Amino acid sequence: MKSDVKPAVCVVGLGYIGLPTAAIVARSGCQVLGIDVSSHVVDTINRGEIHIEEVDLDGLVHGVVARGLLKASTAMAPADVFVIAVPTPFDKNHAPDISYVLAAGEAVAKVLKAGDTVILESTSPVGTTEQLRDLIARLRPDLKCPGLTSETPDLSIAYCPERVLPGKILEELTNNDRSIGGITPRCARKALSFYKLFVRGECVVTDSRSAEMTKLVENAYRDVNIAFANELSIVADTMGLDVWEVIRLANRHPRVNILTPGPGVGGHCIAVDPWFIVHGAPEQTPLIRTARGVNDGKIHHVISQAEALIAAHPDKQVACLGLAFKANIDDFRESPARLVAVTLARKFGSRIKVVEPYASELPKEFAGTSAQLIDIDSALESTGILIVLVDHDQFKAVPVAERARHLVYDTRGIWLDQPKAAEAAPAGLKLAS
Ligand code: SAJ
Repeated sequence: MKSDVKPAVCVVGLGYIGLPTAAIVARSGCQVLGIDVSSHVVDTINRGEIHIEEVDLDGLVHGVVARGLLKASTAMAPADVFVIAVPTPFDKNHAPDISYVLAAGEAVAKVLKAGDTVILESTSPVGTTEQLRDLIARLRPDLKCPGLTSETPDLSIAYCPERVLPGKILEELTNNDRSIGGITPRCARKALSFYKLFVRGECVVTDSRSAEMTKLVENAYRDVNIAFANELSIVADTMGLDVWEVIRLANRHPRVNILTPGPGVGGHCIAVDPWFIVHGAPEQTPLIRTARGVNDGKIHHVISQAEALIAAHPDKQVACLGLAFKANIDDFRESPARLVAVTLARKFGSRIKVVEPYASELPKEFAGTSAQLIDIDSALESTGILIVLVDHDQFKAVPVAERARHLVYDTRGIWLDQPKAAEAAPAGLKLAS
């Protein structure tokens, strides 16, 4: 890849990371081919449209497709740089499944030529990039692979995790620092020259195993810290304390920064990636494993608190506010809020209403319950209990005057001005916390 010529780039996997990456690389002037196994995804992108929701992504994709810089296909083709951004789920025993990475590597191997760079971006257990290299070496004995030859290798292979926040993906893809881990330092330098084309943040080079671990550590760090906040909230419920007040005061210490309790941890990253570390070192990870348990346990704590409140007020209708896994997004997968709401709907039937500004209908698992999707105004008018599960801006904006007569169980701490109604709550339940 000559420094003055833009490389041809192939992005494998056009999901939440692959598609924005492909579009941003195309915007930098590279010719980009996006590969996906779904012909629906490929056709949608080739029309200049998108199949996922992300701020400003539709306009960007439309623009680069219209300018002929981004094309999608189900068929692999030669390129200079290959970026693999496919899912790495875990199985029922929390063991990481890298089969999509290896399948992508197999497809890439068929079209590789000397001088190419292969970069893995998928969150992966430590050692995956080396496994990918070994696979390519087996499939293409004609190409010298890094770390397996004493001569100058024909290929460069590196790991560079994404660390973007859903809802801010385009901004963070450009501005966040990146860790670039090469199988060898030369591989890292090759990958660095690619990221320099579109990343404004600092690109820090390292080895592939350190870069793999870095990604897992970032999300495990967050999970452990959220677990601390969630555990505090359960302790506070038991002691009859207001957890928000305790955290607010403790965070005035210059070296204390407690995160925000919630109904549990959702999404596809923070609740998943810590298991990759636990799986790699099961005997050495009691803290990381326990944090996962605390965060999953918080969902059940919230369910039992909500059930007690609803059961104690049989005359009142109930609104569950939010289904998304976090604020201001339309992603309901792996969402504690959705699990809480559907559990309450199954138990209390038509008393349960759901407000979710990002949904046009209730998810399938509500079928068979008599729960109804209503808007926030109807909820405020027609229900007596509000259970805050997501901190959407729409809910935060409800003034105290419009909810003062409601019993509120606020799992996110969005309405700290809510009048206390402790006398109405069952023992142990501190309303509005
Ligand atoms: N949450 C809390 N309390 C908090 C912060 C978050 O309960 O104080 C909950 C959220 O409500 C949500 C979950 O945690 O259910 C995760 O939300 P998030 O916004 O913290 O993170 P994600 O999953 O959207 O994105 C994370 C980010 N990782 C870190 O912040 C270390 C992002 O930078 C990663 O790129 C992304 O995972 C990923 O793809 O791995």
